[in-house]
This record gives sequence, C-alpha cells and structure tokens, in this order.
Amino acid sequence: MESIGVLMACPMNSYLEHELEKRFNLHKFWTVPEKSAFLTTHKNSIRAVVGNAFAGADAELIEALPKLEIVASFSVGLDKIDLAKCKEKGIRVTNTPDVLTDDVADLAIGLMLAVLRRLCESDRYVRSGKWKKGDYKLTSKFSGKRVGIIGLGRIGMAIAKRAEAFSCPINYFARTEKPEIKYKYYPSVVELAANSDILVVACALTEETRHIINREVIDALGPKGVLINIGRGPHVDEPELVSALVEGRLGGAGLDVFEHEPQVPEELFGLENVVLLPHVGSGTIETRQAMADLVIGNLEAYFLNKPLLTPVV
Ligand code: 8YV
Repeated sequence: MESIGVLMACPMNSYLEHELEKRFNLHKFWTVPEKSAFLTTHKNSIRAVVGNAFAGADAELIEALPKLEIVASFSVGLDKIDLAKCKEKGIRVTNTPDVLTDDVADLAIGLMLAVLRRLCESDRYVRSGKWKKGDYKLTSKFSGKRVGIIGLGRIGMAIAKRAEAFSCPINYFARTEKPEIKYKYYPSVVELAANSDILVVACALTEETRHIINREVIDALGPKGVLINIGRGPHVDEPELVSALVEGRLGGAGLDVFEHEPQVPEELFGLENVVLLPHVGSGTIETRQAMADLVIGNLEAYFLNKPLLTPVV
C-alpha cells in the first residue's frame, strides 16, 4: 500500500499523520505552497483524501483528482464533503461515528453547567482575588430545567440520556417524529424553543439546517433561555445570536463552534453569560486516537477489498 497516494487536507492529529505515513504515500496539503501545480503533478496517484470538520473534499478538489476512490473523514460531520459528487463519481466516503458520541455529549452537559452555574466566571472571580472582597453572586439551577434537543441522532440521544440523570424533562425536534422515543416531539424549532429552558443544537449541518437558529427561534427561547451549540457554527445566524446576547434578549449561550472558525465575534468576549470553546467536542486523547484508528481502518479495508468499517457512501 506504500505507493498509494493519500492526501491529508489539513493538520488534524499527529498520531493519524504518523500512522498514515507508515502505510501510504502521504501528502500534506497544507504544506504545499502551489496547490494547483501540486494537484496537476499528483492527480494520477492520489486515490484517497483524509479530511475533517475544517477541510474535506469539495467539488473542486474532487474534480481535480480523477483517480480519487475514497474520502475518509476524521469527523462524524460530513458537511465539508460534497456527498452528491462522491455518489455521482462512485467515490466511497467514511466518517467516525460512535467513538466520539460520549465526549461530545459530555461536553454539551459541561456547557450547560458552565453557563447556568457561571463556572468560568466564578473561576475568574477566585483567581482575580475578588472572593476576598465578597461572595460570588447566586446563579441558576441546572437540574430539572427543560432541555430541548434539535436532532435526536446518536449525539442528541446521548445528551438526552445524560440530561435525564439531572431530572431534566427532554423535548426534541427532528426531521420526523420518532414514535419509539418517549420524549415529546415538537414539529417546529420555534415551538421547541418556546418550551425549553436550554436549547441544544445536535443535528448535522445541511442546507436545511443552516441557520436553523434564527431570530425567531432566539426570541422564542427568550431572555431566560440558554443556547448550546455542539453542532456546527453555521447552524446559528451568528450576528442575530450576538445581538440577542448583547441586548439581553437571550439568557446565555455555550458555544463549541462558530460560523467562521477560528474567528469568534469579539462582542462575546466581555459577556459572563457566555462560555466559548475552541471546537473541542471530540478533543480528548482517547477519542481522537479512536477516530484516527477508524480512519486508518477504513482506508486499509478499502484498499484490501474488505468491507468498510463506517461507510457513508
Ligand atoms: C472534530 C467534528 O473537531 O466529528 C466532527 O464532526 O467536528 C470533530 O470531531 C474534527 O474533525 C477534528 O479534526
């Protein structure tokens, strides 16, 4: 397999990089100064692309690689891959489901607690010596709050299970109602938001779900409501979110993802009802290694003519 050309779209994980280097002829796209000249030179040898949540395989890259046979994503989200084009050209696609579910769901609960109990702000209170001048203000209880989940897939379900342990009533919105699920279904995100204290974005990013959190949803969630986003930045109309937070029309937000990562609106930096994370939902040593092993396992299976471990296309 050493002669098979594999293109890694951007830096993502050093263990993955080393393991790919051991097995394949690995090209690191981000180190290439002249991208189009590189693609012309290597278009007949690159048979696989490894992408992630930041860079994958868009139509332009797919068209530039006529020998491309598989895109293996180091992510569960597939929004950086032109799936329609892959299907059209018979290119296989894999992702990394399941292995990251616990971490992302854990982080969603962590964000809920951090926003409601002001964990980051009260940590800063201690560090800055303010405690010596008086107690920190009272915060909001998390247990028992109504949690509304947008997207009840693997991650949405794992968040629901965890929130149930905090006695939170769970409601959800999804493309279709899931009759086998005991949680209450709302047929619109606005209705779900109006009946939630905490609204969590846990669906895939598609054209349908882009800006699923808009002004109407934010207004329905209201000045006591909290938005948690562990999905993708473009799920949220970010300028609308920022103005609602700045004007106090929304109670708070816990955000792991942003519309133009790694750019984060500076208006959020001074707000204590907001917790900002640098897209670390799956960012533990254990999970990133399991994701890397899945990427490698899928590529090896493909090139050895075995069934893919986690096929999408
Ligand atoms: C990663 C992700 O942050 O799985 C996803 O969809 O967003 C993440 O797990 C990313 O792909 C790591 O490089």
